[in-house]
Amino acid sequence: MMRLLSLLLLVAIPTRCVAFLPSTSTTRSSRPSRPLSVKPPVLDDVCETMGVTLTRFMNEVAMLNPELKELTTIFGAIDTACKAISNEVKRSQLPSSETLGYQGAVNAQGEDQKKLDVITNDLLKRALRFTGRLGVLASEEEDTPVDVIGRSTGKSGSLEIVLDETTDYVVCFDPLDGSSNVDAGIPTGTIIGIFEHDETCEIDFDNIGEDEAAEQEARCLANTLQPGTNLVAAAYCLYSSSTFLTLTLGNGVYMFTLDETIGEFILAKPNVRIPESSSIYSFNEANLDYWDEPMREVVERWREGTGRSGVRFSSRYIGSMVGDVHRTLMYGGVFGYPGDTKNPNGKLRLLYEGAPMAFIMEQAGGLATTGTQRVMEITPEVVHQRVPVIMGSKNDVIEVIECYKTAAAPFSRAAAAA
Ligand code: FBP
Repeated sequence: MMRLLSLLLLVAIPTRCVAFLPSTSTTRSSRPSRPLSVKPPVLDDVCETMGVTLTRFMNEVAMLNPELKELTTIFGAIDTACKAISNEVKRSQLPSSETLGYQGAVNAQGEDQKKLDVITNDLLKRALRFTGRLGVLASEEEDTPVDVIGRSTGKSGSLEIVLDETTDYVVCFDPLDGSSNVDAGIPTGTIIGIFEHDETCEIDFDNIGEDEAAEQEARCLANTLQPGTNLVAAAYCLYSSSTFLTLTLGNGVYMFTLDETIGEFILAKPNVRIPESSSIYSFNEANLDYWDEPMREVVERWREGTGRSGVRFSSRYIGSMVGDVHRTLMYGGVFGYPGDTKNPNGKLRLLYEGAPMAFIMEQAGGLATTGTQRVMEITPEVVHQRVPVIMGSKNDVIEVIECYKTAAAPFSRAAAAA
């Protein structure tokens, strides 16, 4: 037993992890599953002064889709946390602030944690925790081997288990994406993916031994390992000239802008659609020589104007995924972090970067691929798994996919890495 737990946790979540497990009485199976298609709010009778706030938007979603009532509570926490993070990021540039620079610790990926990585992670974690609507949460900044606190073992350690009456959801997030840029005031963001709990986690602490409890906890944690096609919602918040919150519930993409005078996210763009073709690509071209051959070929054609559209593409790259994806949604284009011979799976994490952004991109009419596979269809094996990502305007991403398909030799990532 303990061997299974240590294997799952050492691989899956190397450092601190927090899991909120559903109680025995109201596990998911007793709840109506989410509607096949979410009815979007009608939003008539809009107040000219204030517009449609995120709160009103979510209330209307809950009225039209009662089974999503608890999801709207989670968005209430996301609303508050993103406003607080926006404030933290802005204030961090003030001379009096001490929130810039490194924390002096590393996360699961061996990356030096920024102070703001830790601050924003705690902020979001607490905001979500107190909704009482959570099953499990996983974060880029959580990475300790699991030890149980609370009822099951009484040992102090790094896993908190909190029973909750109406837990429904698994939330995976990157609290401050692009944090390597934050000290320079470059746009950063928060990325969030929300899944339903796809398994009843009925841990009968009182009647089972410690090992079995640990094994069941491990299985509950594995709840985070779901493919993007299981996402019920995804969102990103961009901290830039303004603060933008963009979300999908599986029926279109909605963009809100923070009106700081009233402290509310206001609906700015309902039903966002990405242009089907474009002339912008967005990659870290310093890696171009190591890229998969098909990827290199397409970008070289775009540079020369010899691609399918015959248009010469321009290049834009912020180095913060949220910023680059936001611009791509607005103007069209192709953003990505392809696999290469150094990192066959690229750099971006599937669970809390690739999949949520792919869901938003697809809901806006774009596509998201690894080159050979739809990003949304990949089931993660470990929490911090990386995935090659190429997403954006449909016609341009199709050009990439077809280039992989017709590559001289059948393209295999393993072969390329060998
Ligand atoms: P984190 O900052 O959350 O680790 O995200 C990774 C990231 O910064 C993405 O936002 C961005 O797209 C990419 O890495 C940039 O990588 P590189 O500096 O190698 O181009």
